[in-house]
Amino acid sequence: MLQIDVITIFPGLFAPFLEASFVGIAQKNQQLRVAVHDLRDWTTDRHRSVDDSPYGGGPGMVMKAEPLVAAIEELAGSREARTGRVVLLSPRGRPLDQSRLGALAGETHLTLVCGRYEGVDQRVIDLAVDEEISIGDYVLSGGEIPAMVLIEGVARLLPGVLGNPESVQQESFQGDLLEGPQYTRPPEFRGLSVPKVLSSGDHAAIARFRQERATEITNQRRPDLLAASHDEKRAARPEPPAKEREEQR
Ligand code: JBZ
Repeated sequence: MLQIDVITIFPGLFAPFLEASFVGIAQKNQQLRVAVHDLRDWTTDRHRSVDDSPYGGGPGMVMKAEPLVAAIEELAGSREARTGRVVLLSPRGRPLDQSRLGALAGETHLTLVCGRYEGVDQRVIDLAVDEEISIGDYVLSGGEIPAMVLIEGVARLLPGVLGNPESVQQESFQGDLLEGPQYTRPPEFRGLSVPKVLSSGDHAAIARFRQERATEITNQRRPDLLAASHDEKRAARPEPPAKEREEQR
């Protein structure tokens, strides 16, 4: 069972998301429990303030340390006593990728902190956050949607969540390639036909066709994925003896 606690000033954004999709299925199957918490529940002032102006001046507001650290410590414990991880969704974070999702899916407790405004007081990060994660290089106004992205990505990796676990395995086989084209009925649509090989019944030829098209489309659109997988494979291979290294050059 993976417990995920979310800290946000917009708890209402999560409701439809948590009921639908893999996340809803995972929660029904008791593999995942997501609890969303309103940061304002940890404020102590009359106005329930969660933000204030930045020291040193400048535009915008900064999330205050006291309510955030109180919320994190109540939900996840102090850093010393902590099980699981506290993740701040932040544009300064390490970019999320599939291997990070796999590692997070192996935890028993995640606390996700959704930033808002221009950012959070650095002391929250210094005192109470284990890691910062970003979902990509574009500008958003808060960490709520990034948190949902992370939850969705983790939920579908939990054992038994997917109706069809083969598709997860398939992904890890082809982890470094984009999918080639897919077709379903009818065999011809507006003059466009399904490639003949796909209904040939020749499984080896189908596998070859798919591999070729996947490699082609990856080369065109994401050559960085191919380069990364070559690097990984090189890193995973034992270093050849010096003599062979010479020969390879
Ligand atoms: C993220 C200040 O709160 C924010 C603002 C932007 C933002 C996040 C949190 S997380 N962008 C991303 O993952 O790219």
